[in-house]
Amino acid sequence: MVPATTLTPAIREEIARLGRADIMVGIPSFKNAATIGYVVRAAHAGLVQYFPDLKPVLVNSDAGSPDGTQRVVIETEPPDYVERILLVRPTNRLDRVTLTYPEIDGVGGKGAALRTIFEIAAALDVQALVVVDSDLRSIVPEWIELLAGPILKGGYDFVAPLYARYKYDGTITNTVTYPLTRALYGHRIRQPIGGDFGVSGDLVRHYLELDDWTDDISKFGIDIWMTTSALTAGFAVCQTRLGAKVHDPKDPGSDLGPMFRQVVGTILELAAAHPDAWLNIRGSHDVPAYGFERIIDPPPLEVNAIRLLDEFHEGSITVADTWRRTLARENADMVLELADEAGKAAEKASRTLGVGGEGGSGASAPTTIEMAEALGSFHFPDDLWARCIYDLIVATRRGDVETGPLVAALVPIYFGRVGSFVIENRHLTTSAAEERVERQAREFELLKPYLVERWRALDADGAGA
Ligand SMILES: Nc1nc2c(ncn2[C@@H]2O[C@H](COP(=O)(O)OP(=O)(O)O)[C@@H](O)[C@H]2O)c(=O)[nH]1
Ligand SMILES: [Mg+2]
Repeated sequence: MVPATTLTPAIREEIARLGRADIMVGIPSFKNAATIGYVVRAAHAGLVQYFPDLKPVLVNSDAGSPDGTQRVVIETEPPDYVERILLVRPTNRLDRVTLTYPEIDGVGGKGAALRTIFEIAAALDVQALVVVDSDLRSIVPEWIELLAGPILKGGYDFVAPLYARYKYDGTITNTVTYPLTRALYGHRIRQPIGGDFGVSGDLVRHYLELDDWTDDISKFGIDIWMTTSALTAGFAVCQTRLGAKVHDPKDPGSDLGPMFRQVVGTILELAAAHPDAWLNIRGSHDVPAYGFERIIDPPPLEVNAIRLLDEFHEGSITVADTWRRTLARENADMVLELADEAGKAAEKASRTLGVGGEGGSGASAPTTIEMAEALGSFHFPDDLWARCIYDLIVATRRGDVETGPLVAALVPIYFGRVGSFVIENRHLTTSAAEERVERQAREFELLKPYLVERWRALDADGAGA
């Protein structure tokens, strides 16, 4: 569906007041009062510092946060050097706008926030739109140049971020969106859902013309939808080196379930809808990167690996039926066997470390590495994971299980896969763990014929019916 143009009268008035702009920074937010001020300062400085001849605008698209996020956006002062040194030319005065975005068919979320940002960018006829997250701690003014430069100077339409991330950060990216985007469409985009993007005016207009919007895209499906839609329509894509991504951290076991369902539901549906964009692609190629290389150690992140394996095992009790209906038989068998092993490993580790079933309260929680040691040799193979994802593309096309329950049933398997990654890589540096991510991506490419074969078998069934 094409979402109805839902701009409120207040937003329309704002657009009329602004008239037009050359470059826009859009910031979605939901209860980010503590961090958004920093992001606004960095973006403000970046706009006037790097693009002094362009008319800039900054738009915050907020969920109606009760914590004063919008007030912070308006009241935050730009860095003093902007006022004292850079603003010698009044043309650079920055228009800074904050608004509460309308929901789309009753659904709000990051995607709905960005939809409003796209509509404003199109209405103002900007050449480049930069979107950045409001919980960023590591953004600096240069990010604006790094994200908009390839569009304004290099003629690109879509700029994806490249960051140094700690080995356990970005697990949805590492296990699904990176290897799958690469194997399906052939572009090695390392961070397809990084959240910080540059988009050309042409691509913004293309986004607004697409008619495949869903509730998941109104939420966290938006990032993979932006990336995939740029690729399937043949827009020029590149990457840009931003350094470290430091933001509000999330533990994959406790915070990432809903996000996983929205992101993976979206990537599966897009794959099922665009076979012409991937059926004939073999292998993959590098995607050019802009910006100077960085050497940084991203900050570490703790993961409750016991809980991940517990949840995997739990899945074999609650959603095994869906596994059987959506995975190829031999894959479902192997997954069930692994879930059983995961349950035993988690139980044993909990006993060894003296933690209660629910992660233990009171006594200090064991560290990631202690848990990984205690879990021992549990291993979820790369090729089985790739086959599972491919089975689900085919199942999405068949449609006899809806995408919602299908991806919900994948969550425990993903937990098992991430648990295995943490266990195997516990002694590795982040750059050595990166090699494991690459190995898994190559496995996706290697097994692509498995997907194509199953997809074509379905074509044949359809023809015979
Ligand atoms: N407007 C709006 N923004 C949201 C919502 N949920 C998340 N965001 C914003 O989307 C960005 C990314 O969200 P975050 O929770 O940090 O996700 P992650 O960093 O991708 O794991 C942040 O700027 C959030 O403020 C929402 O419901 N509405
Ligand atoms: Mg974040």
